Amino acid sequence: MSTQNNTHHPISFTLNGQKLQAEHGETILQVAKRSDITIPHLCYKDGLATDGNCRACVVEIDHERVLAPSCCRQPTEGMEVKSDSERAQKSQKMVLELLLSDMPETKYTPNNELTDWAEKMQVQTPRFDARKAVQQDLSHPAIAVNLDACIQCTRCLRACRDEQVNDVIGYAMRGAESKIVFDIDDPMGDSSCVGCGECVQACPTGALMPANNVGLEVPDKQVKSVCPYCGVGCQLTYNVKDNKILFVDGRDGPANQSRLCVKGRFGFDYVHNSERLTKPLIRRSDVPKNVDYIDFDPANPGTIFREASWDEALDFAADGLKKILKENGGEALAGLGSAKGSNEEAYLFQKLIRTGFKTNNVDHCTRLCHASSVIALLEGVGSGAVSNPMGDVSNADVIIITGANPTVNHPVGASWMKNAIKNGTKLILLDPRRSELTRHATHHVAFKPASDVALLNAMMHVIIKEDLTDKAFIESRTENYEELAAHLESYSPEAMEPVCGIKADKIREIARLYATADNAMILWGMGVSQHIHGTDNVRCLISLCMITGQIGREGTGLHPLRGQNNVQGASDVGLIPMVFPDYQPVTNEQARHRFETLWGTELSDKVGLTTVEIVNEAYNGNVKGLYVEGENPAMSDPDSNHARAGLAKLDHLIVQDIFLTETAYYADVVLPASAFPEKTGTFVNSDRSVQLGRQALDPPGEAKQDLWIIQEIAKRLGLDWQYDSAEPVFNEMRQGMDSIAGITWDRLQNESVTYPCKEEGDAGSPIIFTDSFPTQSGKALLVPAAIVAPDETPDQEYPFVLITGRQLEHWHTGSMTRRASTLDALEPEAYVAVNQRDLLSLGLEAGDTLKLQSRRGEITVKTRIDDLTPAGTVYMPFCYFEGAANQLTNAALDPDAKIAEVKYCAVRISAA
Ligand SMILES: Nc1nc2c(c(=O)[nH]1)N[C@H]1C(S)=C(S)[C@@H](COP(=O)(O)OP(=O)(O)OC[C@H]3O[C@@H](n4cnc5c(=O)[nH]c(N)nc54)[C@H](O)[C@@H]3O)O[C@H]1N2
Ligand SMILES: Nc1nc2c(c(=O)[nH]1)N[C@H]1C(S)=C(S)[C@@H](COP(=O)(O)OP(=O)(O)OC[C@H]3O[C@@H](n4cnc5c(=O)[nH]c(N)nc54)[C@H](O)[C@@H]3O)O[C@H]1N2
Ligand SMILES: [Mo]
Repeated sequence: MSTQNNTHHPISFTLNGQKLQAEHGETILQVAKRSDITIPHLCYKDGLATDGNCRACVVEIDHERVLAPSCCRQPTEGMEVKSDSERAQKSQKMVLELLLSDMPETKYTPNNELTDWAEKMQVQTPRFDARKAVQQDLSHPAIAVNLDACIQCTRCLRACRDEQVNDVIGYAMRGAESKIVFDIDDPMGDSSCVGCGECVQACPTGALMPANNVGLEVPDKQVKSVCPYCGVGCQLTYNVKDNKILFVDGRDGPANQSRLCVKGRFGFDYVHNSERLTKPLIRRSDVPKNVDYIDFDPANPGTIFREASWDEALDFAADGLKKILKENGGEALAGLGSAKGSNEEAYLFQKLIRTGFKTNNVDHCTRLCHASSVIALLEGVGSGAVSNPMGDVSNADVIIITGANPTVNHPVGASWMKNAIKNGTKLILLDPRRSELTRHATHHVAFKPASDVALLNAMMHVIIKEDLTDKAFIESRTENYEELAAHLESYSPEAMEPVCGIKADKIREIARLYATADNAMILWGMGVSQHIHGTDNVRCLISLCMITGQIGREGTGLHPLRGQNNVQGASDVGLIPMVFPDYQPVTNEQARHRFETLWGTELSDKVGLTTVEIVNEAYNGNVKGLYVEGENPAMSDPDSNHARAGLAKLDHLIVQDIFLTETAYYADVVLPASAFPEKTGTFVNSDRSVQLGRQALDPPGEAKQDLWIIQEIAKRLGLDWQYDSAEPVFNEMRQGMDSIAGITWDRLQNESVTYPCKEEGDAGSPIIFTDSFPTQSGKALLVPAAIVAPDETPDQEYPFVLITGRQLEHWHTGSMTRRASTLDALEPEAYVAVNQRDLLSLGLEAGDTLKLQSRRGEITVKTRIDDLTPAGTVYMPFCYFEGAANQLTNAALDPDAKIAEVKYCAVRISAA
C-alpha cells in the first residue's frame, strides 16, 4: 500500500528560497499561483492545456544552463527554482517588452494581461519598433479581430478547439508570416464561428474583443450574476457603467466553469433596447381586440394604448379582476407566470393566484416544455428533476441524447458533452434530424419522427432477450418488471424496424452498447416531450434506465435538459395547477392544510387549468380574466390563431412584460416590468442548483421590479403582503418546501447549493437516487407504454411533417433576442429549413419565398436548404412573429401531461 502511495507523495522543492510542495502533475507556475508567488505568464491559462510558447514565465533552475518555462515544467524533489533572480527577471521583462513593442495604440481593453504584467514588472516604454500594422477584421457582428495586438499565445485556439470543441480557430503560415486564422483564413464573419466568445475571454491582449463599443468606456462596477437564457445556469459577471452593461465575462460557476455561449456573452443589450416598456399602458376604448396585428409596430404603443400612472394602471388591473371574481368566481380567473423570473417572483405569483384569485388556474411554460417528463418522472421515480448534473457526462462511458439539440439550446452543456466524447465517452444520438453533435456521435440513429416508443421498446426487448438486464437492481429497486417484460414481448427489433425506420441490427447494437456500459447516462429534450405520447416516451426512457441499473452513480441517470433559466425553480415553487410548492398535490388534504396554515387562508382542492386549457376556456368564455407575467402565449402557444382568438375574447387581460409583446396587443392593461439584470433573486438550473442572480441595473423609466408589481396587485385584492425584497420571500418558501429548507440566503451569497438540502449545513445533493427513490415504496415504478400515432399525420393534401424548434441565436418568441443587436444581426430573418431533395422536387430554390399551410393557418417565409432535416420533413424555429411557426402547429394534448404536440403536424408547401 505504502509503495503505491509513494508515487502520489507531494514533491518538495524551493521557489525563491521558500519551501513548497507540489502535487503530482503540477507545474512550477501552478504551485506558484496557489502560493501567491508572482511569475508573469501569458500563454498559460487555468483550464487550458499548457503550450509554453510565450516564455514570459521563465525561471532559473539550479544546475541548469537554460531558463525553463515554469508553465510547462514540473518540479522534482529537492529542486531549487528562482523566478526572481536577476537573470530570470531580465528575461521575463524582455519578453514583455518585445511583445509590448508590437501592440497597437489601444483603447481600453478588458482584462489586458500583457499591460497588467508590464505594469507589475515595471517594464518601461519599449525600445523596439513595431511590426507592420495588420488590418482589423470587423466582419463578425459579435467579435472584433485585431491581430495587430495578437501575441500568438494560442489561448484562443485552445479555447476554441479544446474547451468548446468548435475547431474554428487555427494557427497557419510559418515564421514571421505565422498567424491565427478562422477556418481556412476566412474573414471571421464568414467562418463557421458560433460566436461563443470563448476566444475573446481567453485572449490576454484584446486581439479578440467584443465588437460592440467595448473599449470606449471603462466599467465602473462589476456584478456577479447568472445568465438569463437557458437552464444550464452559467454564472457570469456584468461589467457596468452608468446603468449600462458594457460587456459580460464568464464566471467560475459549477455548471459553466467560466464558459458562456453567444447569447450569454453577447445577448444583453435587449435590456437597453429603445422598445423597452417604461410606462404603464391602458387600452384605448376605441381599439377592438380581435384584429390582425401582423403590421403592428411595438415602437408605437399609442396606436392601441394610452399611458397611465402606476396608481391608475394598478387600480384598473385589480378592479377588472375583482369584478370577475365577484360576478363569476375565481374559476373564471387564471394566471400564467414566468420561468424567466426568479423563484421569489414565481412563488408570489402562484400564491397570488391561489389566495387572491382563489383558484389553482396557474401554470407556465413548463406545460409546453417538460410537463410530460415531469409527469412520467413523478410517477416512475417520485421526483421530477434530474438525477445527475449535466457535467456528469464526463464520468459516463456512454451517453444517449435524444430529442435534444444541445449545441444550439444548451451550448455550454454541449461543450461538456464534446469534451467527454474527446476523452472516450461514446455518444448515441437518437434524433430524426442531424445536428452539430452528429459528427461527434458513435451512432446517429435518425429514426422516423414520433416513433420513439417503438425504438425504445425494441431496445428494451433486446436487452431482456439477451439477458443484459441488471437483475439485482430490478429486484431491489423497481416494481412492475414482470408486466413490462410481458408487454415488451411483441416489440422485437424486426417488428419495430418498419415502424421506426431503423434496421433491427442497429437497434441491437445500440441497446447492447447502452446496457453493457459501466456507466451510462440519458439526456433528453423537446423531441421526446412535445408529443401527445410525450409521457409515454419518457416512461420508456425511465424503464430503459431502470432495467439496466444505470442510475444512482456518477455518470449515470436521467437528465431532462431543462429549458428556461428558471423553469426548474418556477415548477418547484408551485407555478403548476395540480401542485403547491415542492410538488405537493392540491388534492392532498395534508398538503392543503400545510399551505392554508402557512398562508393563513383557505385553498381550493380543485386541480386548475393548464396553459393550453386556459386559453381554450378563454375562447369558450369560461375564463374571463387572465394575468400574464413574463410569457408570450400569442407566439408560444400551439395553434396560435386559435390562441390569439382566445386572448381576444377575454374581458380582462393584464400583461406584465419588458416589451410590448404579441400577447400584449390583446391586453387591457400593460405593466412595464424589470429585466433579469434589474433585480435580485434565486434561480434553479437544470442541475437543481439554486443560484443567486444579482441586480446590476435600475429598471428604465417608470418600469418596476416584478416582485413589487405582483405585490401591488395582491394588496389591491385585499392581501396584506409586506415583502420588501426577495430574501423574506425566500425564507417563507423554505417553510413550505422541505427540499430547500436547509438553504440559507447567506449561503447563497457565496455559493450555489444543489437541493435536496433539507437541513442547514447539508452539503447539497448533485447525484440522487443512490439507494432509494422518493416514491411511497422507495422503488421505481416501471410503466409499459404502447405505440400511439401522432394526432395528425401527413396525407395527400398536407404531405410534409413540420418539426418546430429553436436556433442558437434566438430565444423562443424572439421578444428578447430579436432586440439584442448582435444576435439579431447574426440571424435577422424568418426561414423554413427544407431538404434539398424536397426543394428540387417542388421546383424551388434556396432563398425562394414559400407558403406553408396547415389545417390551422398559413405563413410565408424564405427557405433555406438544410440537409440536417430529412426528406419529407421541414423544420422551423418559432421565434419570428412575421413567420410564426405556431400558426401552423397542432394543439392536440398528451392526455397525462397536457403538453401540446408542437413537434409534429402535417403541412403543405408551395411557392408564395
Ligand atoms: N438558443 C436557444 N436555446 C434554448 C431555447 C431557445 O429558444 N433558444 N429554449 C430553451 C428551452 S425553454 C428549452 S425547453 C430547450 C429545448 O431544447 P431542445 O430540446 O434541444 O429543443 P428543440 O430544438 O425544440 O428540439 C430538440 C430536438 O428534437 C428533435 N425531434 C423532433 N422530433 C422528434 C421526435 O419525434 N423524437 C425525438 N427523439 N426527437 C425529435 C429535433 O430534431 C431537435 O433536434 O432549449 C432551451 N435553450
Ligand atoms: N412551435 C413550438 N412552440 C413552442 C415550443 C416549440 O418547441 N415549438 N417550445 C415550447 C417551450 S419548451 C417553451 S419553454 C415555451 C416558451 O414560451 P414563452 O415562455 O411564452 O416564451 P418566451 O419568449 O421565453 O417568453 C418570455 C416572456 O417574458 C418576457 N420577460 C423576460 N424577462 C422578463 C422578466 O424578468 N420579467 C417579466 N415580467 N417578463 C420578462 C419576455 O419579454 C417574453 O415576452 O414555448 C413553447 N412553444
Ligand atoms: Mo422549454
